[in-house]
Amino acid sequence: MLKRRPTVEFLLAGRSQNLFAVSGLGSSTWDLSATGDDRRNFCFNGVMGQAAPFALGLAIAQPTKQVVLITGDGEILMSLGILATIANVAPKNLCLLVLDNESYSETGGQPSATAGPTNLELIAKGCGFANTSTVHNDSELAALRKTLHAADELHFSNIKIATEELPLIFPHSFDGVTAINRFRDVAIACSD
Ligand SMILES: Cc1ncc(C[n+]2csc(CCOP(=O)(O)OP(=O)(O)O)c2C)c(N)n1
Ligand SMILES: [Mg+2]
Repeated sequence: MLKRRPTVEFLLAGRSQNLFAVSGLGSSTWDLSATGDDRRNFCFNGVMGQAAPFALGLAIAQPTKQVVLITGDGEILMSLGILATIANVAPKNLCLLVLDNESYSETGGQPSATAGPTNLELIAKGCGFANTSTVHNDSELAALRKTLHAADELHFSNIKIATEELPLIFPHSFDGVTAINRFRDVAIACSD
């Protein structure tokens, strides 16, 4: 089974200057932070269900940039309605990646709905996403990396990952104002 940190590292390796990353609270934020501090990353902390709306807003506001969301199954399940909104807006510069360990690992590993019959890729399809995938292994992950870096279509991918206990790697700041100002500065500075 895929491991979350090497998966995120592999997907972002060689990222273009134009690729901005948003992570969902907890584990996904530790994973993104583990790839190194980067001002093009916005890492959510504590707030659950808001990472995808933020990524959509960023993609709309900065259409010349590519935006990747890296979040968890629990975090996306908290605000599933956003998938319908995103599919309707359909920004080509947005890629949604869910690290699906079928649990709320950050709070003790309680099983999420995806441990049962819930299939996030099918939900995304039902919401209207034309391009979706579920990733289980290295070859599917390599194909997803190509899609992400091609950056020419809205994509949703559910990446099945192992449950692991890993050291927490903190982002630059837990202060929301500090974090958003730092991110906004670079997002605007890089505007074409
Ligand atoms: C509204 C709200 N409910 C509950 C929490 C507590 N909480 C923090 S992280 C988390 C689990 C997130 O699960 P998931 O997105 O699947 O991440 P992972 O399994 O990768 O840790 C929960 C329930 C919260 N921060 N906000
Ligand atoms: Mg999870």
